[in-house]
Amino acid sequence: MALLPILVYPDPRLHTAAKPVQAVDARIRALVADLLETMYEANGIGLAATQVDVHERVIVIDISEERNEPLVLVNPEITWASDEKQIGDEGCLSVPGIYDGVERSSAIRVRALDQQGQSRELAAEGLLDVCIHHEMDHLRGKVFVEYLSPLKRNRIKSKMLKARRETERAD
Ligand code: K1U
Ligand code: ZN
Repeated sequence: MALLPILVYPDPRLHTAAKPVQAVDARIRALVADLLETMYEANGIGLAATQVDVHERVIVIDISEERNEPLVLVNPEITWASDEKQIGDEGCLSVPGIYDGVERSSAIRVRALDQQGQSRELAAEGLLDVCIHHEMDHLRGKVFVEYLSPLKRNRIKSKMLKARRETERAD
């Protein structure tokens, strides 16, 4: 297992669309193990392969209090989304320190392969629904700040670039 570096917004690689996984083999299982280790170490509740510069449709999630209920979704597809919407606060390990509300469908059904390559369907609402939407956006190259106003987004971009310059100067 390995800790992987997480891309930070506005890195252009975050806007790459991920390709479907052809087979859930040892390479994908190793990627899943690395994503889980990286997500837990960063105290995140989700992580998409895109965020570690791997452009394949793999996401991991764990919204449990005890951090012991990993959910692995390979090639996830939303098969149903409610008309009802919710606005939930979102954060992102690729946009550290920024939290804002985003409107999403309040309930979804998702079909995906698990770590063994078995097809599964699950229903999600609340935080799990928000997290799945957020991670699936990463797989199509979309970062949650793109739902915010251009003014907010530009402020966030400037803040991230300033933080990067300061880190580079300190190194
Ligand atoms: O995709 C990511 O960068 C992970 C992200 C997932 C996420 C959190 C909250 C709403 C939607 C998606 C995070 O884990 S951010 C850090 C975090 O642990 C957190 C932030 C807000 C609420 C709950 C958890
Ligand atoms: Zn994110």
